[in-house]
Amino acid sequence: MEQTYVMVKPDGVQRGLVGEVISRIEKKGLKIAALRMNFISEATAKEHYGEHAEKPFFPSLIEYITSGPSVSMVVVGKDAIKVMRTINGATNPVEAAPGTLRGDFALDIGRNVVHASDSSEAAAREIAIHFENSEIVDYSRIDEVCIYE
Ligand code: IDP
Ligand code: MG
Repeated sequence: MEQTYVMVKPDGVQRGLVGEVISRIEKKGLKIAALRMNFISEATAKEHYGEHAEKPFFPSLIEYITSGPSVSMVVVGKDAIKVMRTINGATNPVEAAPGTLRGDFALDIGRNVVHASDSSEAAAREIAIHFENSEIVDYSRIDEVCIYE
């Protein structure tokens, strides 16, 4: 089983899409192992998006991600990193396929509703930035016998 870090960004929270995002994660069969709403601090945002520090959009990205409360999750399951990237869709919502969160609910790359880690290294790094180990809950979903062969 893989772990990944998922965020409903401030635009998703303000637009009432938290339930939609969580619903798609749950219905896919992925397990939510940690869940919190908070304001991301500027320091945490800069650490989270450190790989983009030199990009022209970095200042506006940090402003966006700290502009309101966001929802952070640890999501667990088979190939969870790849599966969550597929559920979210392409970074630019104009390119995102219908049926994906960004394809269904967004238009602007700077307001693309959700985040998910893009590799196992990123997942480990991002989970450690946003959660203490004690906040990550170890349990089984009772339907796992139906979801996994
Ligand atoms: P990802 O969120 O799909 O992993 P990244 O390339 O890692 O995409 O970019 C991180 C975030 O930065 C994007 O989700 C988006 O919010 C923002 N972003 C990326 N490229 C641009 C851009 O060209 N203009 C404005 N914002 C951008
Ligand atoms: Mg990324």
